[in-house]
Amino acid sequence: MKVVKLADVLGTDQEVDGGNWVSRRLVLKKDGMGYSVHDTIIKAGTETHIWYQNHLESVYCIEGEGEVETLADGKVWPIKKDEIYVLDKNDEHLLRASEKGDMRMVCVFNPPITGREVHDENGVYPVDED
Ligand code: 9YT
Repeated sequence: MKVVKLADVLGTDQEVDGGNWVSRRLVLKKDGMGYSVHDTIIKAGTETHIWYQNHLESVYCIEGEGEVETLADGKVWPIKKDEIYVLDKNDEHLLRASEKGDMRMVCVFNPPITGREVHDENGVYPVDED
């Protein structure tokens, strides 16, 4: 087994700035687990269009509050600390963090992210060709 410390990832190429968010990637494809795990800060007052057409993602909020709007049905899902949202239909969505402060999220991706991905203009991560 191994232990990965957030402090060891900060300032490396496993810390990725997406503009509205900063993703600290703790477990990646190279670790061979079949999923990736990220500790992600969503900046206060931001709205981000996301559509992971090639990945399933679960997002556990451990700090802050905000909301997710699923675009297929216009539903708004308030999200706060100790709640997880599960994008089980590759749901296209808008993620909004409250003006009150940053959100901190633990994100799990299947299949795993390889490491440096940022969203394209459609809020998508590319499929890993391997
Ligand atoms: C919650 C969310 O999807 N934020 C965007 C960044 C992504 N989770 C990542 O790469 O950590």
